[in-house]
Amino acid sequence: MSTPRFRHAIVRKPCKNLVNGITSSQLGKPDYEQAVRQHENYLNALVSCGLEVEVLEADEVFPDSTFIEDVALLTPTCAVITNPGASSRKGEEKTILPAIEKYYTHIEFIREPGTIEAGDIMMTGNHYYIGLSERTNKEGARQMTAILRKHGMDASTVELKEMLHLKTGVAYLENNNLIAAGELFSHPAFRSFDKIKVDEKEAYAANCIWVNGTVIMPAGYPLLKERIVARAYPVIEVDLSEFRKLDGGASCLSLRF
Ligand code: CIR
Repeated sequence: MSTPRFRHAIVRKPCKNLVNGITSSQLGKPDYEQAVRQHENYLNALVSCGLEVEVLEADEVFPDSTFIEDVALLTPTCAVITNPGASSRKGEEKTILPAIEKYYTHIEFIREPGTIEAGDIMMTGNHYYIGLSERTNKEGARQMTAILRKHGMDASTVELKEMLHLKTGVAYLENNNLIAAGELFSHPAFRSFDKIKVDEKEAYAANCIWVNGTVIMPAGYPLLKERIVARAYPVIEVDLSEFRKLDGGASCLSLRF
């Protein structure tokens, strides 16, 4: 599998309406000011991994719009604008298009009745795993697979039972290393990877990102951190407590390409 090198990231500042974002957690409402500070630290972590980061202004229309990963899949050869499955996120995908057009000439779209959120898509070299979740349906996955194949890539689906998104529970760290939590640790789809187990009490931390050799992970999860460091990755920890309150993690907050 080829190892990508990312040059760019796009992030969107959290909006004040963030407090009305979707959540399944019992952790209370996020603090807006603290979320802004944590978002800045996250952005700095991306910069320190060598990325040029484009920062989009907050969008008060969509409470969850800081979780920008979900509205587009950016591959080396094409961009795909998704079609979010959550009703309060419908239309959010249109807001990303102008930013994407600056970087991509090949832009594809997922259309109704297909729904897909890119938090459900994990890139491993030329192959993309697509989680079938409450947000991503079979038709969305079918359309995405056809688009990826048209552009010389491939995909397969993974049925999710408990996770919000596929990348809630898995993170690919290149070199065949895969962080895996819960139902995905022993899932047959990931049999051939060298897995890094996430203990149940640290499940939130499974949502990490590999950026040009470094792993960016949420602060406060020492067992997983130790396991990642044991595989010789430099680690940057970022406090993401306010985003956790909305089920969002390290991957959700940026598009990396
Ligand atoms: C949502 O439920 O849509 C947001 N509150 C969290 C989205 C997290 N995104 C991701 O895992 N890719």
